[in-house]
Amino acid sequence: MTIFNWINFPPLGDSRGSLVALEGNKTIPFDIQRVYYIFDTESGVARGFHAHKQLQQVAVCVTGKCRMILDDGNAREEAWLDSPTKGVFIKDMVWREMYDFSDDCVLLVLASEHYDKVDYIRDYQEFLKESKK
Ligand code: T46
Repeated sequence: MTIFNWINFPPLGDSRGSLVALEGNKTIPFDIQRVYYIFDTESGVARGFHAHKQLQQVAVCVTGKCRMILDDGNAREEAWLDSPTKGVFIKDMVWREMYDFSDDCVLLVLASEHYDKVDYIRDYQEFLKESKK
């Protein structure tokens, strides 16, 4: 079992440039309830360090790049998000850490639920305990 999956977004470009369309329950494997984006992250700053109990997300760097570590409690995998035509699909109960944001990085995230701070597990030991259940 893999910890995450890549989703390739078909580029709909023409001679004027490129365009990517993301549609809920089509390109994105869930109903999109929320969109947020992370930008202007200072050099050397790491983000994330949490898991979600019940949340699916697709993350894509629409410009620039960053590195994600994804951990399901058994193993860790690394993903470089460096293209506007591919995103990582992250299921629930996956610990994530984000590093090495480029100055121009804009990380766009599509989420299956509205924001709920109670859904976050921010303690790694608690995450490991929950992931074994
Ligand atoms: C995730 C990674 C990839 C809100 O009020 N609403 C929101 O929808 C979000 C996402 C955040 N916030 C508030 C909560 C904090 O006060 O924005 C602040 C920064 O959020 P956080 O520290 O959780 O940011 P990251 O970059 O560590 O994590 C975020 C998402 O929260 C998380 O779900 O998977 O990006």
